Amino acid sequence: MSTSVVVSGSGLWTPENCISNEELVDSYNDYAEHFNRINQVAIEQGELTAKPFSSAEFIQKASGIKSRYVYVKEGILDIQRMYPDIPERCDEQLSDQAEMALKVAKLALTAANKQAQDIDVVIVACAYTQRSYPAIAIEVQGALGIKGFAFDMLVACSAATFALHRAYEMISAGTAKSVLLINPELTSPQVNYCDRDSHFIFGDVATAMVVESSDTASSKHVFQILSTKAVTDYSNNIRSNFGYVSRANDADPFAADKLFHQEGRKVFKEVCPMAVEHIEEHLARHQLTAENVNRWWLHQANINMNTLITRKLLGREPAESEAPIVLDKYANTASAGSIIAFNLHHQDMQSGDVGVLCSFGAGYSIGSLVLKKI
Ligand code: CO8
Repeated sequence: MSTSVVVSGSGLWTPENCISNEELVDSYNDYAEHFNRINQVAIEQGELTAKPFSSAEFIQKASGIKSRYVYVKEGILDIQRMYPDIPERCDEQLSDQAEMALKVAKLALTAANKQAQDIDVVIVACAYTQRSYPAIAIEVQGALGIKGFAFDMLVACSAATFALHRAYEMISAGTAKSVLLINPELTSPQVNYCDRDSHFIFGDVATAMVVESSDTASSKHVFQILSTKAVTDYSNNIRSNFGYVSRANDADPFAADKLFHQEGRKVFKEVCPMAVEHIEEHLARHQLTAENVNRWWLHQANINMNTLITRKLLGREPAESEAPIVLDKYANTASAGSIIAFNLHHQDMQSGDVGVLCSFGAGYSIGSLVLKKI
């Protein structure tokens, strides 16, 4: 077979702590009751809006989420705090995201049958990095003793697929021989646990993949990347305004607009047709249609979005095994969702089987890869 670019291994690191919908809702509702009680006068005078109550049944029905993993649980359910209590580390210590990244990198390297010295590029791709510089990717590169170069890449929910796109191009161009992509998605510090509409959406996780040439791949489960496709289209419907200028703005880091916020309904309505069109066009490049696809590793934001997208593509309900859902346990893990789905659901695939890996989210951004099992 001629040389091609392949995914030769993947890894998934899951934090130990998990929070069920019931736990999250109990804490939020205690917080809301307390808020409404201490602000009763201001609420009655119309100066403040009463906090509405949340419900575990709503969350599961509207999103498919039953629970989520978090890097640090302390603080999140404490109604006097409502955000994780992550101790600050000094410059000499490994950063939190580098620690998550290293744990999952080792799993992906083992799956790809690779040593750190086989890698020459490290990309850390996720929704947020905990500092601007030095890049988390360079910290990970240093900790693994990798010679070459490394960089961080932020494209919200599409960071992982956009990084795979970059890795595919580098291997094709011969500017890298083996790329380690890592997605340490530490979302919980940016979740507004005081907001009923979004407090349930996100979880923390880390995923990783190794991309290399088929000439050097030696692992058991190798997937050829037939091609990649990316698109962005500016939208204000998903935002997080905290940034390095916030201090100069004298901005309150706890203000709702500094944390994740969205117009969820609009996102749902606008992104689903975009994703369907994007995937159809991508498959058409290879004279393929949705019926030729054996596995859909889709972005994991909302089960109803995934069902709608695959139903539109296939013209029928997808079987659970065709389009696996992981957000019941993991919730929305930003760019890692589709990679978790790949990680947990690829080993049963047969040579020649085709899969689509696709993310969609803030930006808006959509990234996809058509993969073929070798
Ligand atoms: N409990 C009870 N009721 C609720 C709750 C709750 N927790 N939340 C809302 N409701 C109520 C609403 O107030 C509303 O009441 P009413 O009809 O009286 O006004 C009713 O339930 C219905 O509300 P919605 O219309 O908002 O409900 P939806 O069915 O649309 O479901 C979702 C809400 C689940 C948010 C849904 O709209 C959705 O999933 N949309 C897609 C969003 C999406 O995919 N966003 C992507 C964001 S992720 C991303 O891009 C990455 C960003 C980077 C990571 C950030 C990390 C922090």
